[in-house]
Amino acid sequence: MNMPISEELIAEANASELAALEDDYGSLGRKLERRGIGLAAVTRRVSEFSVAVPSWGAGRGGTRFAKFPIPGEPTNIHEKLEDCAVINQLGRTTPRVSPHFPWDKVSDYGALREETAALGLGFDAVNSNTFQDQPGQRHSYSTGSLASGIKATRDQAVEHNIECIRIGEQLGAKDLTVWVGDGTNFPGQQDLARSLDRYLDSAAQIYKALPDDWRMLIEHKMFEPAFYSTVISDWGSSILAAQELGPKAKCLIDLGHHAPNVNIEQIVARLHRFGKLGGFHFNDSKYGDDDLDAGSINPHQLFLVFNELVEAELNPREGFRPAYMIDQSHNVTDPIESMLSSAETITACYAKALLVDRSMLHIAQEVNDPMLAFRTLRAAYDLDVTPIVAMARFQAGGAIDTIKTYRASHWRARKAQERAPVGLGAGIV
Ligand code: RM4
Ligand code: MN
Ligand code: MN
Repeated sequence: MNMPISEELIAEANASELAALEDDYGSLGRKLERRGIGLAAVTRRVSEFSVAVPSWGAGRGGTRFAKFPIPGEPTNIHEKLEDCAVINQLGRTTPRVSPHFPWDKVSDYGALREETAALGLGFDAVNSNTFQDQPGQRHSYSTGSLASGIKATRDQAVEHNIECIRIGEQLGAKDLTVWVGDGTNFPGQQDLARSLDRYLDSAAQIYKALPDDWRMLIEHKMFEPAFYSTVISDWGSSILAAQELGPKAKCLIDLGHHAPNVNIEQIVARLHRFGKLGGFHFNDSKYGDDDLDAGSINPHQLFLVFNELVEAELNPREGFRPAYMIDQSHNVTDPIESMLSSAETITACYAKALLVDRSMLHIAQEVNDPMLAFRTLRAAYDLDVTPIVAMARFQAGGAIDTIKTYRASHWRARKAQERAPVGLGAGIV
């Protein structure tokens, strides 16, 4: 293996943190013991948890107004993978990278797979991109893609998705995530029913090209880039499409893709009830698809989402194999630090959900005791589980304090010497 950060540096940093961690871990263990919970078993389950990182999240994002690159930022898939390896080496929760095409296009995918494995990483869901035009592209996506009124444009979008599946097969992926920006800015611009018909027809052609053990993850989003209507705008449109397409089609929830204050945890429960919960894009938001760091605005919502996911794990119905991924845009931080911090927050919310006294919760629900039910959830949410997450990471070879260790490695400054500078400009990546 070709680990990017020196093992000695991690060991040295851990040596100065270990006594405090053991103290905090022991004290949390005694507290949980009083509640009849064994700490080691929870730590083991936490260490089994993982979430993928997006290749595009390794670069500094931008807004519609500007992008402020940092020296040493990655500009190609090889450099992005290297940064993702740093995140996984220190954090030990993000062993897979989700690529986006054509952004991550290379000429030899077998070699890319080997290069990734040498960094201790694998590939997660492959993402197609029919929301932008690429240089030399035959038909513009300005009229939409899978739902465009122009057949040649739809065909091109279908073809691109099938190409993504073929690339994904070479990379060892098993899911294709499809998010389209198709929609309208004006009432009357398109027939709302017919545009969905066109989407379904195109999606069915992609579905047909899926290998037996693959899934197609349909990602809905309320608005943006279309501001009046979007073809797959909500979980209702998503599940209807998934049901029409067939068992390999599932729904993917991006936490930032809903109207403000929507009860996302209930959507999780609904989709799972019908065997259609396929995956997650974790991030946080205040106003729209802000792509802020997971749990930075509303950690309680993230906990409630994980509470439903743990219920789903215990009651798998028609199979439960959600693809978890971070989908964020890091506009003001070092993306490595944001993803380390986010992976830690996501794992902590999972740990808290594992610590809910579930039999008590179910009894409270049975006997209609809302206060007991609420306090049972709150008792888990109030726990500081950071020692569990840090111990799981340490036992797996990671850093106890990930960001401090990362800063001590001077990774970004070293990369600033080697990597080509990024050009200025606006845009999401
Ligand atoms: C979209 C959506 C997709 C992501 C693009 C970059 O809003 O979240 O998952 O691939 O952004
Ligand atoms: Mn997303
Ligand atoms: Mn988004």
